[in-house]
Amino acid sequence: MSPALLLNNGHIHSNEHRPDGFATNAIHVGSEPSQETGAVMPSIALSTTFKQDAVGVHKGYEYSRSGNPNRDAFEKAVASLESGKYGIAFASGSATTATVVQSLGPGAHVVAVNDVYGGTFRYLTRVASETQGLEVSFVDLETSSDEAILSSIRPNTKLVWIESPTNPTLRVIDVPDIIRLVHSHPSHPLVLVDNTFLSPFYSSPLLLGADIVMHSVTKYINGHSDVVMGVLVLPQRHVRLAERLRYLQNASGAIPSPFDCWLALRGVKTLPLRMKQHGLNALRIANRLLDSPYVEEVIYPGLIDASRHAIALASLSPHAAKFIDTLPADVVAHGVPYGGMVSFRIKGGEGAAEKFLTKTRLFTLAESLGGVESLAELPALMTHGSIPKEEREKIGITDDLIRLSIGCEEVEDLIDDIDQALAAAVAQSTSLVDDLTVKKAHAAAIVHHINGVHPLHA
Ligand code: P1T
Repeated sequence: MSPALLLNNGHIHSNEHRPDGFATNAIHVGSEPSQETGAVMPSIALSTTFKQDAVGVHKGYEYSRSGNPNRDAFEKAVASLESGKYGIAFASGSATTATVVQSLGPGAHVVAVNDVYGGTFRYLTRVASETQGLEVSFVDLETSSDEAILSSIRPNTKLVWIESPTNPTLRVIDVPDIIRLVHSHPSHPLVLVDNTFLSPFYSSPLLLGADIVMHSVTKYINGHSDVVMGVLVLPQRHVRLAERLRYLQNASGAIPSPFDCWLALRGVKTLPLRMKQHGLNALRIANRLLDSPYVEEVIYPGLIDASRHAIALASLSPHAAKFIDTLPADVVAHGVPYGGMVSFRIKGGEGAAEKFLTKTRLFTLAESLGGVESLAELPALMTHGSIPKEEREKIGITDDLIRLSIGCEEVEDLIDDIDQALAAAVAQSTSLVDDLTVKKAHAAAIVHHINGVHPLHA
């Protein structure tokens, strides 16, 4: 926490101390006890308007769309967790995306990772392309050569949009490498990292040189599946851009309510605790899925044998690396916690996938992620249904791909739930296939008997 603070005992906190750690900031920044009442937790400022002592003389607030104490507190808290200076909150992650894209002006070009969140894909290709003539190139930022990435940048390229790990195939982008490359280009595009999947706990893109970080707060930051909201964080050097985005926040008015900001700030306080548990549970489950006879492929970059493990390890935030250092050897024998998202391909195709999703007891079949409760979904038909099938399949979003948002329940209960649902889904669809084979064989025998011709030769 860098600014001087009024302490609980009334003393002023000097700046001359070791910087507070991530969990301390999560609990304290934006939540200073009220100087007026002593309330330890901020009250909710529902008033839409604020008294002025004379025209233009006020306590920092005029009208709640332009500024609100709960929104300020939340923005301050997230900015500190992302090691940034400016936090700017919006009514949803999607409103956040829309505002960033609006800020680019007409005729801009954006390079985006080729498996962005389906809603981001939709906004870039179907909304901004119409309303502001936006051009977009989707590039495989994981495997493309430096030359290919550089050649995708045009004179009007204003922004490079990264999601890492990507949603839902969990491909890990080498963020510092892309930043180095993009910043070396004469067009000087900005680099934005959508850090929703890892949260500020596992990844700190601004420390790696990113220009903007965005979050769907709806996910891990709020953490309880009861708020839809988004946020941007920018470093000190981007004061002008931050002013522009704050201007658009007010002018477009897609702002979160004071109550949502209050709830999300409460969520922030437990972010480190939750993220540790999400990560530990996800690592155990990913290892369990690896051993399952009903699973074709497991995708979790924390797994030691995952192709993206080395990049994942190198990209960890300092606080996540510190957490991992404290874990016992048996916990990290087969990997490290790396967020709470696990994707896998089930044997038996779409039929088995759909069956699995209706057989779980604790995993709820639902879109979204990042809450304390576990969720499961079928990206091809749900979150990524807005991407044309051909495009989806090219980037690995096949009909047998299941995405799990691993919650904070007892991991043994989650494992039992997955085991029984897999057995029911795959064994059942296998026995259906067996049934069908038997029936076909019967039918064939009958045809053979009647016609005297073997059906295979007919
Ligand atoms: O839902 P909203 O708060 O508007 O956030 C959009 C968004 C932005 N970025 C990423 C990486 C996201 O995953 C999302 C929303 N995602 C889901 C709803 C989902 O189930 O994947």
